[in-house]
Amino acid sequence: MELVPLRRNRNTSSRNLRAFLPTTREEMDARGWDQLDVLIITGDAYVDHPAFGPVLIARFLEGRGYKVGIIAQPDWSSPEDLKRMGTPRLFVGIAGGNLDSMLNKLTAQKKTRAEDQYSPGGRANARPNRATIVYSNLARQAFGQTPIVLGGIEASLRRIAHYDYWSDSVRRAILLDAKADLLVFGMGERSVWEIAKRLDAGKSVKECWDIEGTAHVRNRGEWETLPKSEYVADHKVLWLPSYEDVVASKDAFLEMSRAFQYETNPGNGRPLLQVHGHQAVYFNSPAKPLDTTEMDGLYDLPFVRQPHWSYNEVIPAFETVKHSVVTMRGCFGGCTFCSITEHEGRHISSRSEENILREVRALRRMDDFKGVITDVGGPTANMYKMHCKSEAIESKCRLLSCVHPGICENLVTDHQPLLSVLKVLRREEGVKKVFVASGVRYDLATRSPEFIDAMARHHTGGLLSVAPEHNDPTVLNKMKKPGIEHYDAFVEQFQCASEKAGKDQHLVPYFISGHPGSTLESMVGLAQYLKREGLKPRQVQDFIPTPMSMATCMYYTGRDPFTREPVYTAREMADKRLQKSLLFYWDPEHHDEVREALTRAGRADLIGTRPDSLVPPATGKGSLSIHVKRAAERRTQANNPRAPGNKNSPRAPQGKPPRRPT
Ligand code: B12
Ligand code: SF4
Repeated sequence: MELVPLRRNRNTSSRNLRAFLPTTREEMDARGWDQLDVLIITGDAYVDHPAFGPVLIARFLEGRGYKVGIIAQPDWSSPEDLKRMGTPRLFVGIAGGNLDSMLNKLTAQKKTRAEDQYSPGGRANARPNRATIVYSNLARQAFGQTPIVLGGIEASLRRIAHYDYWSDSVRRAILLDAKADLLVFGMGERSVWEIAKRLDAGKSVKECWDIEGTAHVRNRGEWETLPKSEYVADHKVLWLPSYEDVVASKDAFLEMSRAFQYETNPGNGRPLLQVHGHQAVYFNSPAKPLDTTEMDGLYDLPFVRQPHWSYNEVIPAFETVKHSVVTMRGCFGGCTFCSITEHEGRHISSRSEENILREVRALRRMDDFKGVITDVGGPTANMYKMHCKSEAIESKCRLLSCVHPGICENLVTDHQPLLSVLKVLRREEGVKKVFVASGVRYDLATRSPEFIDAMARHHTGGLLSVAPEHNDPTVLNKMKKPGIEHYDAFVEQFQCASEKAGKDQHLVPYFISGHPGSTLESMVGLAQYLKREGLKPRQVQDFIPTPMSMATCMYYTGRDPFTREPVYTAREMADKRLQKSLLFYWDPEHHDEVREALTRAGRADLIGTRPDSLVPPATGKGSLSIHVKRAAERRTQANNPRAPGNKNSPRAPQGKPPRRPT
């Protein structure tokens, strides 16, 4: 089928004042708008693409007839920049961006990241720390009593009192510091539409207090008499331990995390209340997930699929997703270091095959699309259309994971719907290659040899990213990840399938160091495993305790919230660094650190030249500190995308970038 180009080359296109949502008065005028209904403020650059959550919400509201404008990465030195399109009629929506703003700024070692992938030119200073709070307070100054609604990952995952790694403290529920009226948590469409409808009908913020998927603050006299829930089955309000209690006691923090995680499933998550001094934050039950028709409706919205025309520089996060398609949202994995299940919910909402194909046809109209779809996936590549065998069972089930400690017998793990989508996309005219770059859940994949065959034959660009994360059963158990034997089985099946397809292909496994439960000894075990398997990981993750994840609770309290048992966690930066160094046993730049790690772990026997040694003995040339310093300098250089000659530069030509699966 012949398709006409969607728009001219970005570099040569003139300013299109109507295609994007307005960001200035001039663009409002071009649409003939005097006043916005809703203003969305975001910490990311404005990329009109469904992978950018705040933009998705903006387009969604526009699709329901509201006049929506966007202010991306405003100047936060004063409220002036926020006023550029005037006061919106209904509310101001605020999001820190697609990532938590602190996570976006700082690494696991609390060093400033060289790059903010969501900013033009990858610039690292385009948003303030704790962007949601800063923007919200500015919006209050700029717009007085106009309702302020928080949303996005930063607000969602800081909604209750939470441990903040970057300040090493327990912070209050974000609504209190942001002084906003409402907070939308999880996937926002249903809740934000209901808010818009009610405010539009002249109702007050207080009349929005019962909307599912939202939270609000209650003052003295508004919460004390709420009935406390005592049984799992009743639908009264579950009172979490108060902010004061969780600050004073790690035991109380653990009980809060434990109680909270069972309440995140739409369908049976109960309303929650957390007292902070004389105020309390009230959380309604989670909103119901979108069904396939509703998901399709989102991706049919008129996204330009480009950064706003005012940008002259590349926005790295857009480059990653511009030729990819999302098939679903939600995750039933429940890995403890990742908060996607808490944020998006355990239920999988999938798009229809036809709708995915329609988006691919829109991709075909892009000037720079050369027939390669870089990813067909979502939080996990192969959970598309998977579901609990019965809605009735699912609505009662309170577990966070359907796949840990083993795959639940009620889970339907059929890969056929995904195989069918992939086949249809492969056959589409103008499509030469369809890659799957999102993380493959290998314990599910091994149930479908046909899926592994298709992956090996058609959907892997020589390297397939998978995330076993560790090999030690104790650590994997703390992560709620499947045992390494599942990964090994997948490797074997994938290699056989690749051979059958006549392809020389490899897996790129990702590992995490410094996770709760991980000791120097278990990291030595992992390094030995890697050496035995001939693996030399390049991209590794030093565990970051992000807000509200269960692993963060382990990191902070030193106990497992599921069993209440003590868990060791490396907390000192130096210990975290040594754990990470073991993953680089193969790299001479790290050998001094690896030798130190082995010595500390009592495994100096692994320093030597035997086949099973992990590193050679020190040569005696130069002092250890100089070596370590030089290695650190080289690493800094390698991490700096703008460093001359750095192959990681977003502008440098690259093969298919293996993205770390989430
Ligand atoms: C694709 C992706 C990337 C791509 C970026 C492409 C892109 N444009 O997003 C790349 C590869 C660049 C990337 C990088 C990183 N990523 Co990433 N990424 C994702 C992923 C898989 C999908 C993002 C997406 O499409 N979300 C879909 C949108 C629709 O969801 P949403 O943003 O939550 O929006 C909804 C709600 O929040 C709400 N909402 C949003 N805004 C607003 C506004 C208002 C007013 C309201 C009311 C509601 C609302 O409604 C929206 C629709 O329902 C997510 C996981 C996920 N599934 O979300 C991880 C994720 C966002 N990434 C994550 C991480 C950790 C990273 C890295 C730091 C990884 C690393 N260690 O290097 C880096 C960032 C480095 C940097 N700063 O430079 C974490 C963030 C955790 C956190 N607490 O913030 C996530 C959640 C994955 C995880 N495992 O936990 N990532
Ligand atoms: S019963 Fe099993 S498959 Fe169904 S929701 Fe619960 S854990 Fe998931």
